[in-house]
Amino acid sequence: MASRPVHGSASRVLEQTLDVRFTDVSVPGHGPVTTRTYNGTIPGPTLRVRAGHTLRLTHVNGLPPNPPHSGGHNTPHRPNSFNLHTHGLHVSPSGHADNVLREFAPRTPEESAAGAAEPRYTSTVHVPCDHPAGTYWYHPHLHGSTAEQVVGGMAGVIVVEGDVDDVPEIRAAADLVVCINELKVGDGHVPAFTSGSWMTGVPSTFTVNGSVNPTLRLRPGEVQRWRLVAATAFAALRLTVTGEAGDMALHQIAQDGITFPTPVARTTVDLAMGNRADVLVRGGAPGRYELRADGLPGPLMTIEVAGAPVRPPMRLPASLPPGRPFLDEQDITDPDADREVVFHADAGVFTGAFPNAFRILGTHATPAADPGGDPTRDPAHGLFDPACTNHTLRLGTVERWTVRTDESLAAFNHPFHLHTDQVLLTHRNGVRLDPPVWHDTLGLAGGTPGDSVTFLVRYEDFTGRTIAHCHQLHHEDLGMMQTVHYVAP
Ligand SMILES: [Cu+2]
Repeated sequence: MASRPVHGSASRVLEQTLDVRFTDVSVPGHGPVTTRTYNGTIPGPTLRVRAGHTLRLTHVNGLPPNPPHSGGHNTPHRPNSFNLHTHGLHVSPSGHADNVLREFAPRTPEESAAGAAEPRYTSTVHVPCDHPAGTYWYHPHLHGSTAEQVVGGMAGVIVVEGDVDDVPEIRAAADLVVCINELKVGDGHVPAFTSGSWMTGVPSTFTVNGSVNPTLRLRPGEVQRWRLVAATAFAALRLTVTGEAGDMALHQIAQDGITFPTPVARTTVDLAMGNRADVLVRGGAPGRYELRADGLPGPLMTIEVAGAPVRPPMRLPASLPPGRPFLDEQDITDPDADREVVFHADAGVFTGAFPNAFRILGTHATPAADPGGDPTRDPAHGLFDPACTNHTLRLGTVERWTVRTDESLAAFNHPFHLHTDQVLLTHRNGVRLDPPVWHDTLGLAGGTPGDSVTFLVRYEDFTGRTIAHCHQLHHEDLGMMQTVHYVAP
């Protein structure tokens, strides 16, 4: 299963098999878990590519046949089918690339009984020659089964290597993936997603690179680069590194794969579900430190600053090769075409195991089944409809979107994720960010209705149908998702 870079051609091909089946995994610090994995590990293998390379993935579906499903398509279903999403990569959403509308189905009951071969599927993802170098990730994204699979540990990291790695101070630093998975395991397995209270019924187990609270060593004066990945479905993480000697500074060099112009020293880094942050850390006073997230009882990771000091201390870079040029409001193609998206959940609307309606409203809402009816009693209104194109996005245009949350409940945290194109966050709650920050996922915590994020986006390079959705993944499975269609100019 080793990665195999193929040399000698103008564009290299990274071939990797991702074998998915139920596996017995020992999670250090937690215990044995039987869950769906990529290649038997949590997280899955880290994929390293460069701009201009091609990822060729073979997906083996060794899961059992899907159980029968009688609910609608906006309730959990197909738990043993999956597909591939390369979260944050600016690649084609069509064909056999980053196409989350595909389904990699398991054997049918008949095929399984007859001993038919396990189905194989192929993804071919061309990483453009000018793709920003940074930290991305992959996970399954089939509507109806995304949450159950991701909380079982199906997630892995994609590293695009490139210019930022050649900054001397960064090249000298150890390059460490810090992949934070949020598992929902009780009695050694992931409970089937059979009710709306599924999420609250099982406490989250957080792992870093597959272990609960692993220990990392750092020498005084040593600089390390941590690729922090929130491979989470439910929890937004406000991260700090604290110790007896105080907080450790996190020198952020990238957000969601896009390198900053200069490092930004922070004591907290916020990662909504799906976000990444690349940070440089430098060992200070010897002692124990902990990577912690607000609200979590235990540390995510322990850092021991120990050993012979590095003298002189390793340096931090003063400037960086920016991952993308900024956009500004003057680039907007049609100021009258602003889009507004509103996350709006209605509790107790439906009978049955999933009573809440997780809607996306706003200027391009899903049409109501009954335009004159009570929207809170209209099952279609604002729920994912694969036949409806909510947003037609013309390549080459620059638009402004504002995404707002209506939620007074803190549990209804709705990070917004647009597939295929990076978005430039310019305002939070109407207040301009200076400088703006590129993202692919924008956190919007619940509990403060009216909170908003405003971003600029240029639709570039790739046509096709894909999605925008809430990255609290059980909301997405329950319908908090829209279809976007990138079309030629
Ligand atoms: Cu949500």
